[in-house]
Amino acid sequence: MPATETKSWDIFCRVIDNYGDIGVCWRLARQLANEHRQHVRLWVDDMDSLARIWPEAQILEHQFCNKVEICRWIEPFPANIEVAQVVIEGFACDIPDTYLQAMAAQKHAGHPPVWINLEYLSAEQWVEECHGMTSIHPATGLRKTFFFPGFTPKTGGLLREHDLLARRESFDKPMFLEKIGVQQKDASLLVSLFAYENPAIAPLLNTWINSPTPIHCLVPGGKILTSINQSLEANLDTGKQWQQGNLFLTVIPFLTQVEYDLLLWACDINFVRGEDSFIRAQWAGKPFIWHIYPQDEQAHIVKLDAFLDKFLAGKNAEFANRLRSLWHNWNEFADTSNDWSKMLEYLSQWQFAVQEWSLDLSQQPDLARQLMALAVGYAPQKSTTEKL
Ligand code: TRH
Repeated sequence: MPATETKSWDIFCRVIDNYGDIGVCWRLARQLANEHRQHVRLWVDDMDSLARIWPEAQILEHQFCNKVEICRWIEPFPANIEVAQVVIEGFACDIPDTYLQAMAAQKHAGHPPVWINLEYLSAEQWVEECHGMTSIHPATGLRKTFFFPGFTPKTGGLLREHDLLARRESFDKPMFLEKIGVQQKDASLLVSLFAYENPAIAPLLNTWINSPTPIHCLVPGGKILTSINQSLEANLDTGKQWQQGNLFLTVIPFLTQVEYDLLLWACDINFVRGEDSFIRAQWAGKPFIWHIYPQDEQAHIVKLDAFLDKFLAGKNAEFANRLRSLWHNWNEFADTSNDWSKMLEYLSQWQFAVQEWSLDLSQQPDLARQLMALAVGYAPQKSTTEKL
């Protein structure tokens, strides 16, 4: 696609909970606007969650931030909004009816927008089948394409800025830690901890207190801090430090999305969750433990295993079994003490595995680039009945 081709994009984001929905949409919006020079308008129904990961964003109806136009998505949706050339529906959020009617009018006028549903990430096999499928909207005749992020060339890929790995290589860790007010304890293993509430933190903290290697744990305020406070019978908050045995714990401020990447680069092991921090941990190239977003009927455990199957393919069986056990136990709120200790014995193998994984993934076209190709009709599509 010629670098000069600029299109208008509307990205719709409904925040279900936490920061992942806006985290993904905001990252995409920034990349399209800054790297691909597209005109991007982001519609979000919860400005507070955006302001949490990007404090420069104000609680306003309308603003420009980091080259993105941001509008608060209110109901009823204004009727006089001009339809963009590319419309992204974040995570099947159902765009407003008035906007849909305006899209239909564009179609009647002979230039329908490219309409894309950006789906949640999964490593499951069926994603390859469904990525790029289209369906015709019954009432308007508009065509919608289902775009699935993923880990293989037959999927939509992952969000990754073009210079991400180069920036990571020239990262100044001491300067960053100083900026966020962290003084790393000598010879300690630096661990970042971002997770949902988890009672399994109690035995893990105990393991760290008795660890032969000093552990310096950095916790951004949030759900897991509640579990930590319960377990320690403490009332730790941003800026507070706590020490016992070989565990040194610092509660750090919630960072901007850009700084959070740097935190992942700075740490030796990262606990991450949801979707966006999980992806960024992979680009950090450091060992990570995923607290997957819980779903009904244990659907998330299937997704957890689908990722592990890919990540651990061809790895030494003992290493693979231990890492799988650590991830499962963490997600099933069970004691991870033994798994943790064992994985520290495998630390260099673990580090190598993640480095190799992130390098392999970086050979695939990134998600924004693939969306760009779809927007100009360069990417193949599959109808719901026909598969390419
Ligand atoms: O916050 P999450 O749990 O988000 C979600 C939502 O719950 C969503 O409904 C669900 O569908 C999805 O998970 C799977 O986790 P996630 O995706 O990792 O998003 C966190 C975002 O917060 C990510 O963009 C990084 C950002 N962040 C910061 O900007 N600063 C910080 O200090 C931290 C810890 C995170």
